[in-house]
Amino acid sequence: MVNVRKCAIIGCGFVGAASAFSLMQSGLFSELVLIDANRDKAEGEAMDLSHGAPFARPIEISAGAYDDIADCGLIVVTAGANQKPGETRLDLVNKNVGIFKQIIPEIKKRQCEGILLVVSNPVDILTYTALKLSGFPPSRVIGSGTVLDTARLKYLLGQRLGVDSRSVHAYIIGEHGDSELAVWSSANVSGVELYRFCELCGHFEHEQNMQKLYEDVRDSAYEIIQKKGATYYGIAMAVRRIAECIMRDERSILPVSSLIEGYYGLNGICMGIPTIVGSEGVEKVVDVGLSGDEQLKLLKSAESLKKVLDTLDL
Ligand code: 6V0
Repeated sequence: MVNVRKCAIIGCGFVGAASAFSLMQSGLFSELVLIDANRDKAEGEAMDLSHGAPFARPIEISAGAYDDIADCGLIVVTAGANQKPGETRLDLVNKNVGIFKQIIPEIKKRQCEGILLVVSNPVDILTYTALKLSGFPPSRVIGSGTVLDTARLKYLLGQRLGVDSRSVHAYIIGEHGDSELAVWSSANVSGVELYRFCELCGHFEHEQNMQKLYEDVRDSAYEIIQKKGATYYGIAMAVRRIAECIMRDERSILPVSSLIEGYYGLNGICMGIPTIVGSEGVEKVVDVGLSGDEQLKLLKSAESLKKVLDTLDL
C-alpha cells in the first residue's frame, strides 16, 4: 500500500536537507523520513527541521532506514558527491553510480510502489541507472532533469524584460549539464513571441543576447559553486515543484528527465524533455516543436549522454 502523504529523502547533505525544508513547508506530506549513510547527519537534520513543526502543517520528520520507505509515495534520492570547483557533472559519474548501486537495490528489495525522484548528478545518467537497477516501470522513475536550468532561464529572462518569471515560457532541454540547449523557437512571454517581446522592451540584438543568457544559465552552477561551494536552494524549490505535480496529480508540463523512446529519433536514454507529470509520474513526453538547429543540438546532447552510458555496467 502506498501512503501518498509519506516521503523519503535519501541523502541529507546540502540538497537533501534543503529539499526536506522546502517539502516540509509545502504541506504536501504528513511524514518525512530522512536517510543518510551518516546516521548522525540524518538525525541532526530531522531534529532541526522538527523544531519548526509548530510553524508548519502537521508533519512528522524522522531519521529512518530503508524499511521505512516501503510505503512511501515519493522517494527523493539526493545522495552522492557534489561538484567541486572546476568539476563537471559528468566527472561525478563513477562515484555516484557506485553509490546508486548501493541505494537502488535497497529500494528494490522493499517492493515500493511509490515514485522515485532522482536529483543526484549527473542526473540523467543516474535516472537511467535508477531505472535499470530498480526494475520500476519507466513512468515511476523521474529525474529533476532541466527543471532547475529552465527556472534559471525564466528568472534571467524575467529580470531582463521586467516581467514576472512565471509569465515567461521557455525551456532548457537535454542533458542537465554542459550540452543542454535553450529552445528559443517556441519561447514566449504570455503568448507574445519572445523576440517581439524583447523588441517591445527595447532589446534588439537577439542572437547575441540569447547566447549570453544561455551561457549564464548553463554556467550558473559553476559560478555558485565557485562562490559558496554548492547549490541547493534552487534545486530544493524544483524538488518541491515536481513533488506538487505528482502528489496533486497536476499534469503540469515540466522538463523532467525520464526514459526517452522515439523522441526525434532518440531512444534508450534519460534526459530533460518537457513532460506531463502527474500522480502516475511521467504521463507523456511532449514535443514542443524544435527548429532544425535545436534538433541538432539535442542529438549532440543525447550523444554525449549515450557515450557515458555505454561505459557503465548496469
Ligand atoms: P553533499 O552535501 O555532499 O551530500 C551528499 C550526502 O549523501 C551526504 O550527506 C552523504 O553522507 C550522503 N551519502 C553518500 N553516500 C550515501 C549512501 N550510499 N547512502 C545514503 N547517503 C549517502 O552533496 P549535495 O547535497 O550538495 O549534493 C547532492 C547531489 O545533488 C550531488 O550529486 C549534486 O551534484 C546534486 N545536485 C543536483 C542538482 C540538480 O539540478 N539535479 C542541483 C544541485 C546539486
